[in-house]
Amino acid sequence: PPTIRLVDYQQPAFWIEKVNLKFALHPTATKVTSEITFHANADRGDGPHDLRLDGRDLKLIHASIDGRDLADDEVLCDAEGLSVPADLVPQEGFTWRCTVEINPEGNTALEGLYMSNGMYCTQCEAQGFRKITYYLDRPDVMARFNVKIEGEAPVLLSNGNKINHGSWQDPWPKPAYLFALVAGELEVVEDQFTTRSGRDVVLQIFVRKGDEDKCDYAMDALKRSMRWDEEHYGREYDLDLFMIVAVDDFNMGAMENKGLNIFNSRLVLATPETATDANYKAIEAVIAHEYFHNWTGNRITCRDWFQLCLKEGLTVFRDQKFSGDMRSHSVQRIEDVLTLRARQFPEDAGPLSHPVRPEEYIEINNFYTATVYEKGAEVIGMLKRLVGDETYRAACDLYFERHDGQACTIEDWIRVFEDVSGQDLTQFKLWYQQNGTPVVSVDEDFSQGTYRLTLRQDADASGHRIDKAAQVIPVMTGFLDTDGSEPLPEQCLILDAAEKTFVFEGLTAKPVVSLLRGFSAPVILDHTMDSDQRMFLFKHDSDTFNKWEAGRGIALDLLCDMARGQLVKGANFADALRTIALDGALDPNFRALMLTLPSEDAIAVHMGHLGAVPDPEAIHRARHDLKKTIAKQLASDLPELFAAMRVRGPYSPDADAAGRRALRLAALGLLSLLDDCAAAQDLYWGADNMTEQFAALSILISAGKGADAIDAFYKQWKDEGLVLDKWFAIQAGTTPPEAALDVVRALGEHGDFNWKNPNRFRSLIGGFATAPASFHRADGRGYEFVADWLIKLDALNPQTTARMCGVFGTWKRYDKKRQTLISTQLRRIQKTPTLSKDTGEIIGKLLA
Ligand code: HT7
Ligand code: ZN
Repeated sequence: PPTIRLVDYQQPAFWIEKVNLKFALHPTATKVTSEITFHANADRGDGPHDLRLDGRDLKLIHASIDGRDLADDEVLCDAEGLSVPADLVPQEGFTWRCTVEINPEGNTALEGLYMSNGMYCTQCEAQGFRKITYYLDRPDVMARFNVKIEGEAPVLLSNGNKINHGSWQDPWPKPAYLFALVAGELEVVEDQFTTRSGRDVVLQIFVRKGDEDKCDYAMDALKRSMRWDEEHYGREYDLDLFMIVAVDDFNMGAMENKGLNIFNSRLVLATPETATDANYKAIEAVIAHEYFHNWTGNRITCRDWFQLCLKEGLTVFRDQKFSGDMRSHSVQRIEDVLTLRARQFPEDAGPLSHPVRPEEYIEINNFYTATVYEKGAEVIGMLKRLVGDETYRAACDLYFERHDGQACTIEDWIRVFEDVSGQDLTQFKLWYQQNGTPVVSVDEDFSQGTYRLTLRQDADASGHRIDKAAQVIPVMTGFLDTDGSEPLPEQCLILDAAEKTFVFEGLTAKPVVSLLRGFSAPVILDHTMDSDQRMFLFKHDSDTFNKWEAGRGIALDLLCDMARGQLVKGANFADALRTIALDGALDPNFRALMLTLPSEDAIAVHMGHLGAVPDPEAIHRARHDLKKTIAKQLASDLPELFAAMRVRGPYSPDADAAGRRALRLAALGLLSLLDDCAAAQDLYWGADNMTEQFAALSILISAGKGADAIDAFYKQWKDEGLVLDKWFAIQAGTTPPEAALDVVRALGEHGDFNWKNPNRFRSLIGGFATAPASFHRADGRGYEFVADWLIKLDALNPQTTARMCGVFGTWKRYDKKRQTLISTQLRRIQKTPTLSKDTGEIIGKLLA
């Protein structure tokens, strides 16, 4: 397959003004008739041009230009589209009409028009529209769409304003990837929102019958998002109707189609009995994310798919700030950094590394990555810090004013910041262009009241960033005296050269420096601190992020030593942890985060930084042992903490209640190591909400005491698909490593394991592959099991398969024997005769 390159971007030869689409729905033979008004692109200045349209898996029935039917030999169809020779194409403009037939039921890839539980739905980003009809399926072609849907279903939806049953008009020009159609027997939950300028908007959530009572939280989150975008970015909604549809079969989380967002049902439906606090939080974040796309993505879209971070990085940044406002900024920041480190740092350190704005791809679906999304959001955060809050807002205002209705690039985005701030951001732009995670190392010197702090970037350990130019790295820095006071104000040091020394005068003693507060840049901080310094920051740092970071650093060092077989004493750490866990002045959510040890994956990464080869089984044991040490130290406090954090009254998903539950359940996790799971058993059988029921189940399974609860959970929830996903996932992810493979094998044969459903597949196969000690078992049978399933799924759903191949992304961090076992499986996948382009690209990179 060809490689697509950013440098080859060219505008199309023709633009599209208007599109009329007619759908005659049929499960296996839907007819799509399109009438498209083209006009010449005057900027091209070359030509004459053939008409070249994208199209895949389409049966062309009829085509005409300006009313003249085209003969078979006048339309040249191939696997990627069709061409009409230039001499048959009026170059100044023309109307194209065609009818194609497509098969929604046979569409297992879930791109284009497909069926999910008897309902028609679409997914067009990035290039799914070409599976619906022939078109210029590229984001810079923005057109007005009118849609007519003929079908028996009582609900027939598309973008924009409803004209009458099945008939829709979208007044806003949009690229084809934002097109959507939904048809089926759906129930609607309705509400209303008045915009700040007084316009009434009808809000509708469409779900399957029986799910109407699960939409309250999503609806509330939507209204809060709409208000927040008005208040923080001055953005108002621009149609009279905003619709959300919940769909069971969906490759990703949700999709921001204009006025008709389509959601994976797990990100809409929630009741206290069926959804956890984490589910509620995810619903709030994704509802906001997709809504925010209405301005950052839809009104202003991307010129080409290389610019994906223009809409995704910015929109993630916006949803993170929204969540922070709704809940707690310090907890949100820690969680965002945990995600970044768990997903993006490993991606950037391995064979799938790419810049936030990639320069080439084979399959664009493979670039919806943590780098584009999460690192893309970090870049916006740095930009905001560098120019300041007011300038940031002014630049955003200018962006919306200058580029409304356009398809833009990162250059356009940077330019509004340059114009408003007067700064030259050429060097800052390197964040979009260079891959890899910068390493910032630190030297300190103190003499005669002068403190010299030298920061260096990229004395690189990984070999990944050799020959990279120095980037602009904002390092928020605080200084602490031995009594915990701050002798100097916090400041943002700008490291914009390979090395820079910052000098601070007038100090009476060498300060303890608190670097990269709030995780002010997505870098690896290589700051050698002894355990006393770390402990000091853990106890005294006023920056909550760095307080947490110091505790985490201590835990990581201990865990690495333990995994390497060293005898360590965790008592000091456990004691400091105890103080924090019991400190009623601290947010319970923060205390819960502190009580949660770094993941097995994070420990493996840390061992890599220390130059050791991680042993997943030893890491698993070490984590368990340190947990036990902490549990013993807190033994007399845990029952009381568990009881004190109980939330009385009816369940509420709000941040305070969720934070108390999080701390209560963290205490329970520790307590279970001392009381033989007695309290966890009690909670499981008595829980009245899914958060507690599921946490208790997880504790019981990981202790090997979950048999009865597993059976009961299944019986209780077998008719609730989303809860059953949890049942598969928790067994795959928390069964003790020695038993896990047998368990997932058996679950793979279970009557409810519908592997064609992406959520179910991810629950079982993804759940297993993200449990390091189980997946990386020394005999390699975990790798073989996952590879078997990936080969099977690839034939049906390349997009979901390719994404899941990412579980092999860190394979080079392990020992030679495991590397050989993994590469054998990767080669086996690669040799699959019908391997998709999506999976082929990822496996090719993993093996390169
Ligand atoms: N913009 C969307 C990304 C997307 C997607 C969503 C669902 C299924 C397939 C998809 N391909 C790309 C979602 C978002 O980031 O908001
Ligand atoms: Zn998005």
